[in-house]
Parts: sequence; structure tokens; C-alpha cells
Amino acid sequence: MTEHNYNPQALEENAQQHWLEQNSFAVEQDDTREKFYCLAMFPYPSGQLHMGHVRNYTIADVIARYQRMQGKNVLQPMGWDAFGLPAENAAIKHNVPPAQWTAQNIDDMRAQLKRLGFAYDWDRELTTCDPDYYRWEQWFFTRLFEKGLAYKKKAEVNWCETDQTVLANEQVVNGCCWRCDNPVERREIDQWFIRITDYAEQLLTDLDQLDQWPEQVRTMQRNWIGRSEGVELDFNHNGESLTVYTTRPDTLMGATYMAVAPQHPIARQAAATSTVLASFIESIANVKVAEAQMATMEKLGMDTGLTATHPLTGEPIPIWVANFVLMSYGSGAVMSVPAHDERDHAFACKYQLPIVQVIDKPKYKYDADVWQDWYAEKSTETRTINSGEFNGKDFEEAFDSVADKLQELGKGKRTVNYRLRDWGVSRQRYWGAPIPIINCDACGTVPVPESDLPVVLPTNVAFEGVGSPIKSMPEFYETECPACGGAATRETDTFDTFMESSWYYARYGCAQNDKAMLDAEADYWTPVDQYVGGIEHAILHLLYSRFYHKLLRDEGLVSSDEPFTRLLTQGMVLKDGAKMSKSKGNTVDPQSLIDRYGADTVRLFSMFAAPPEQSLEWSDSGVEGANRFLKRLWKLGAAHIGAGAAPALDVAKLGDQQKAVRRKLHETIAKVSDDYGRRQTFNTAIAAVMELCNELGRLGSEDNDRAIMDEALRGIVLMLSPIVPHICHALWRALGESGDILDQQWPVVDENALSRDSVEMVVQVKGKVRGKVSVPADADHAAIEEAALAEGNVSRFVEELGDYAVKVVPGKLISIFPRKK
Ligand code: ANZ
Ligand code: ZN
Repeated sequence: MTEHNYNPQALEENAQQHWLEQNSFAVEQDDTREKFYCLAMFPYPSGQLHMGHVRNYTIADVIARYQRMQGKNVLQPMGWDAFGLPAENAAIKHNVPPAQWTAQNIDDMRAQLKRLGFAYDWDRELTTCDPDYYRWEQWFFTRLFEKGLAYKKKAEVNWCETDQTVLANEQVVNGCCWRCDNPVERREIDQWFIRITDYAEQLLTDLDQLDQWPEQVRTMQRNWIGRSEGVELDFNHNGESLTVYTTRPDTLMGATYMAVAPQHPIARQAAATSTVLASFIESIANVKVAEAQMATMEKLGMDTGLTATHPLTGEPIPIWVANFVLMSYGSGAVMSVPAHDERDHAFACKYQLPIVQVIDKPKYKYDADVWQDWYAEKSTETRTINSGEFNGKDFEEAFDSVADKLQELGKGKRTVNYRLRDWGVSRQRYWGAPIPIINCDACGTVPVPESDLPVVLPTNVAFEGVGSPIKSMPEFYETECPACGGAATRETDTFDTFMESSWYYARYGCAQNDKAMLDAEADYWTPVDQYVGGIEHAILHLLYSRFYHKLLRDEGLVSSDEPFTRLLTQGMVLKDGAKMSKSKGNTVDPQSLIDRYGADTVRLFSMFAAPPEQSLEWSDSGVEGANRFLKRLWKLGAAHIGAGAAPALDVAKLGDQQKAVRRKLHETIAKVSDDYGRRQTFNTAIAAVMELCNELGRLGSEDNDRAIMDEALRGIVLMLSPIVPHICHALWRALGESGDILDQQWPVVDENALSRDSVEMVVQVKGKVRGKVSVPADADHAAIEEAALAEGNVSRFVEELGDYAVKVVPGKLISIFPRKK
């Protein structure tokens, strides 16, 4: 070892070879130690690692290694989210089967991850397109089917014409496909659904348990679930009830018209007798936009000529068909209160329908301009008007009394509604797990029996167009009905790939088990103690996984309620202020950086450049800076080690300078420990270590100097080892240690080193700084005062004061001022 031979390529290969030989990261259940399960969201095997991956996986690796040094039994696995559209697109483009393309990409990316030195238990590696994995998903789906939690229905869906597939609501972004960005249409198709709505309440209330999740993510989920409390009430139409859902029963006396969705039975009924109405309904029902877009569309409607009877006044109210009413929410019909709902108001103005104000805010005058500011308020300041027996009430009083009245009359009941819809899991694409269902003319939908699972997706396929090849493969879909033995056909749709990613974290706990989906070991490892991933998954993946975990729990497969105890959402990697991405052509290839500087430099830069939750701005000079620091560290180590074994520390003989350096060392340990564990700000931890390294320049070559240098180097190497494990592995060995640094105890603070024998205090006279004095740390008031007055400059100003008083702020300030007469 010499000061100038920091050779990351050789040294990193050496460390990785050692870990491989020792199988250093393979773990098993161990009930004598606390377990810690650290996981980063697994990648889609696109073929190449990008800087976002590097950042994501480095953050998780640092946490995993740190926790291991806390003495915990740490699991950190890795796998592949291997189904999905890009493989099909590549197949069409390059004429290779998706399975082959995917396998090749996985091999390439695995090699890149290994080169970065991540502490993965590769024995648990899993690939979601492997039948050994998806067979359990198919099995679980048949369990859900038997419990009535999976069902098929014709449903209007979001359809992407470009990708030829159905999209979940979560996959529609601003009315466009989340993948290809083309506008989404509405279509009616037979679909499989999973009843996530049965779990809406739990998914909402259990968010309260997740106090180690970013508040932002919890809020997004809360809004997505969209719980509202209201009343379901019946208007009467020709002796039949026309049910509406409202969150504002307090405005019931202001309902001046009804609006129904174009698919509502009343709309259909009216259409039968009017061709004008029929063609209008047809035109608005077939609008090809996603649900979210409807809110911003122009409001269109038409009078059906029918009326409904108001449940309290008995007055007839006109029924309109309107494009803003959704058939899939509430009852598909609304009572419109144009004075207090913006949408109803716009509609009433457009079609000249009556507007009756029923809420007033006595302090404000009704005025069309300011009215907009409070007309929809749910407040204790408002009072009901024009509402007969309900007049003079604030929001809650009016809500309750109208709700009670309706309940009494048998015309309404309080209900809770959720915006959340059941999860549509069918996809018309090829590269996914086949839905394990057989359609039989005699028996209907029949789940594939467990003994016939998995239903293997044929991988030797030719792509001719965008359509799924298995839809034209009789050898795949022609089969026998498991119930009656008759001829039947398989489902040719495949699962949404979010199905695979919703439970993979649990499967890592028993990845090799070929007898069961999950087992006791999987239950031991779950929940994940630390999950790391992008904020873009705040709803989709994180909501589905939470749901799935509860399904697994209710099947008796895990015993916890939630899958991820602590969540860290890392920020994006930017270059010149824009997100690094292939489409923008501003990517930096991690591989070329590794080739040039080594993995430790890449890891150090990505942890040093920003706190993990914030975006990281790419900087070439930052990378060089990281590399320079590692060279310096190497040099520091080499110089010290080259000078021979260090003498033992003699605490009794420490000089002031030496004490100061040692204090800095232990202050740094305290700070860095907090940065790693509680704050998770690794950038400030690194900065503190760098500062400490500078401080070491104050040491000379006396015995105690060398002893402190030895102590400090060991501390630094230990503290940096989660971030730059290779160089630390080498330095640890060079310091004469035989054990693995991986398994060392995290350094502990020596409280004695922190104590200061003397403290420096500022002296003020009449509020102005007049000097500084150094006093013993345990000096009493009299001694401090004496020391302050002994200062020449201070005594000069004190003389001018005459009678004076002294105030002491311990450890900081001595303030001298004239005594009031
Ligand atoms: C009368 C009313 C008066 C309403 C008022 C609001 C304000 P959330 O909170 O999202 O649950 N609504 C009910 N079903 C609907 C459907 N199928 N399509 C479109 N809108 C529907 O929204 C509940 C409110 O949305 C309900 O309360 C209803 O309008 C409307 F000053 O009823 B409200
Ligand atoms: Zn049958």
C-alpha cells in the first residue's frame, strides 16, 4: 500500500470477490437478533441501469449496511419486475421474443448491480415472468375468486388505442395513457376486477399507522380513496324511487332539478320515446375521455320531460340528462342545487333553470360576486334559509336534522362513499401472467384447479402486430372445462403487471419455496422495515401493495397489517434542471463512470450531492470531487499505516490540541449516527466526515498524535463503509484487522472525549463585545467574573461603569452592565 496507488478497479474487484466467497449477504431467520428488512423498489429490466437506479439502490444499500453494523439481521434482496409492454414493443421492433429480450436484459443489469457492490442476498433473486413466481399469483387469484373478491363484469374502461390495452384509472394521467401519452378512450369490455373497495375503509384508517411515511404520500392516498359522508335519499318518479347520493342534505330544499347519467335507466326510458333525446344521450354517452377529464368538460344536458317528486315538499322537479353525472359513482343520479354547487350553477345558468338560495352567511350580503367565496361552505357561520322547518341552522345542524327527517320518513339513510373503484386487473396484452380462468359454455367462469397451475405463458411466439399472439393460438386457449370436462376456452387476457409488484416484497422472504406462496419465514421478514423508491409510485404501487398485504393477511399468509413500515421516497436525478431521461437525451451512463472512477466514487457522489428526498443535480465536477476525496482518504490511511503500528492512547497525557481533535472525532460520530439513523441525511454525514479529515491535519507525530490518528481513521472507515464499502474494506484490512468491516459494531461515542476542560466565553460590557476569556468548564460564577475582569480591555471599560452587575450565560456569555440606582 502506497499513498498514490488508490486503484479502485482492482480494490473493488477484490472486495467483491471476498463477499462472493464468504456469501456475505445471504441471510436466514435468526430469532436471537432483531431483524431488519431493507428494500428498494425492484427495477423493470430495460437493459441498462440509469442514474436514478444507482441513486435508489445506493440509498437502500447504505441503510442496509448501516443497520447491519447496528447488530441486526439484515435482509436486502433484489429481483426483476419483468412483465410489461416494453418487452413487446422491443419484440416487434427487433424481432426477438419478449422472454429472450427480457432474460438478456436481466443478465446485463445484474452484472451492473454486482459491479456497484450492493449487499444483496442473490439467493433470493426473483423474476416475475418466471412461472415459479406467477404460479402463486395465479393460485392466489383463484382463492380470491372463490371468496368473491375477484369478479368479472362488463365495464366501461379506459382504453389506449396505441397500446391496445385497458388502463386502470391510476394509469391515466391528465386524460392520457401513462405509458405512451396518447389520449385515452372509453370502451365497454369484459374485465376482471378485485374488490379493493371492500378494503377502502381499512386502507384509509391504517394510513394513521404509517407515521414513518412522508406526509405527502399519505395525503395523496387519502385523497385517492376519497371518503365522503352523505345521505342516500329517494325522490319519487312514477311510484319508483329515484335515488341520489348527496354530501349536502342541508341543501335539500334548494334542489331545483335532477340530473342523471346518460346510462341511467331513466335516461334510457326517456330515450325510448324521443329520438332527439336518444341521439343526444348517444352523443354524450360515447364521449371518449377519461373520467378525470369529465370534470373540466363543457356541461351538456337535455330535459327528459319527466319529473320527480321532492321527498319533503312533494313538489315536482324536472329530470335532466347531463354529461357530468357519472354512472359509476353513487347512484348515477344527483339532486342539483344550483345556488350552492358550482357545477350545478353553471348548468342552471346555461339552461335557465331556477336557482334557490338556501344557505346564507348573515355577516355577508348576498351578492353574485362574493357569493362565490362562501356558497359551498360547510360552516358554523352559515344559516339555512328558504328551508321551512329547517331554517336557521348551521351546516352540521341542518345536515343532521334533514338526514334524521328523511330516515324517519323512510326516504333516506346516511351513507359513506369512496371515490376509489375496484381494481381492474385484465390486460389484453401478451407479456403478462395468464389469468387462470376457463370459460365454459355450460359452467361459466371456472378457476383453473391448483393441480393444473401454473398456466404457463407460451414464450416461443412470433409477433406480427400489436395484438397478443396467444389470442390466435388455439393450442394455448383450447382446453377442457375442469368442472364438466367439456370443451372450453382459456382467458387470453393477462394480469396487470402491478399484480406482480404488489406482493414481491413478501415472496423474497421465501423465494425458493416451491410448496407455498408464502411461509413462516416470509412472515418473519415482513413487514419491510425500510422501503425506498420513487414518489411516482405514491398511489399506484404503494396502494395496491397495501391492499394486497391485507388480502394476504386475511388468507392467513402474513400476520402484519401493513407491508412497509418506513418509506423513503427519493428525489429525481436532474441534469441542467431537467429530469435525466432517455427521451430528453441528457442521460449519464453510470457504467462509464464506474469504468473511469470506480463504484465507490459513483456511490459517494450520489449520496453526497443532495439529501435523498430531494432532487439531485448532476455535476461532473461533483463526481471528480468525490473521487478526489477518496484519493485523499487513501493517502491519509497509507501515510499512517506506512509509519508502522500506532502506540496506545494515553488519555492522561493528552494536550489541548489533541483533546480538541479527539473531541471533534467523537462529536462527528454522534452527528453521523444521527444523520444515518434518524434523519437519513447521508449528505450531511459525509460532509461531517470530510470536515473531520481536515481536522486531522492538526495532529503531529508524537505517540498520542499517532494514537488519535489511528482511532480517528478506524472511526472514519467504519462510518464511511456503508457508502463506500470497497475502499473501506481495503483500509480496514490495511489497518491490521482480520475481521470483515461489514460485521463491525458501529462506532460508539466516548462521552469523556466530548467534555471540554475549558470553554471560551464572550465578554460584553454594556452590550458591546469587549473580549474573550477561556475559563475551566466547571468554574463557578465568582471564578468566571474574576477571569472576565482580569482581561485588560474588559477591565478598562468596566472602570467607566462605576457600580456594576454581572450576568453569566453558562458556556457562552459574560455580560457586565451598570447597576441601576
Ligand atoms: C347536492 C349537492 C349540493 C352536492 C351542493 C354538492 C354540493 P363527493 O364529495 O365527491 O362524494 N354527485 C353524487 N353522485 C354523483 C355522480 N354520480 N356524478 C357526479 N356527481 C355526483 O361528491 C358528492 C357530491 O357529488 C354529491 O353531493 C352530488 O352533488 C355529486 F351544494 O348533492 B351533491
Ligand atoms: Zn364446464
